Amino acid sequence: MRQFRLFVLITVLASVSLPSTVSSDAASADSCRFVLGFKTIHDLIPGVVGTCLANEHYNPTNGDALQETTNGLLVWRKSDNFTVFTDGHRSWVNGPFGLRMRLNTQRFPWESDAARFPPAPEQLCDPSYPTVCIPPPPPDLDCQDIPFRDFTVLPLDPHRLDGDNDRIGCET
Ligand SMILES: [Ca+2]
Ligand SMILES: [Ca+2]
Repeated sequence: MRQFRLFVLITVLASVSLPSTVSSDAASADSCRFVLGFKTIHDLIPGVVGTCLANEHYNPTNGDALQETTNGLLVWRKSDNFTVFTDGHRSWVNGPFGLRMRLNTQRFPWESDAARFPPAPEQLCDPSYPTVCIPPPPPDLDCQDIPFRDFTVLPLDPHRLDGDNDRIGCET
C-alpha cells in the first residue's frame, strides 16, 4: 500500500510541468529571498508581489533575470535595464519616475518596446512620494488605501502618510 501511494505521488509530481525558464539551481520557497532590484519592488509593494517561490535566475534566451512569486513574476529586462513585477494582467515597472503601474498590454513612453503598444494613460503623481505614484488629494488617502510600504516621503506629505516624520511612509 505504501509503495502504491509513493508511486502515485511520484506520478503526480512528474506530471506537474515546470516553466522552461526555471533553472536547476532555483531554490525552494523556504530558502529563497529577494535581492537588489527585485527586493526594491517587493519591499515597496509587498502585498502585491507576495513571497518568493524560487531565487532569481536567468532566462538564457534573452538574458533577462526572473523570479517567481506567489502572486506573479519579477523580471529584470536586459533590453532596457528596468525591473518589473507582473501578476499576468498588470505590471509595476520601476522606471525613471519611480514605481508605475500599467496594464500588460500598455507601455510607458520610456520603455524600450513602447512603439509596439498603446501608451499607458498619464498618471498624476504627488511629488511628495517620488519612488511610487500616489495621486494628490482629494481624496485624502491612508496606508490601508494604497499598496505601497516603506517609501520615501518628502514635504509636504499632503496625505500624512509619514506621521512620525522620519521621511518613510507606511512603515511595515
Ligand atoms: Ca491620510
Ligand atoms: Ca514614517
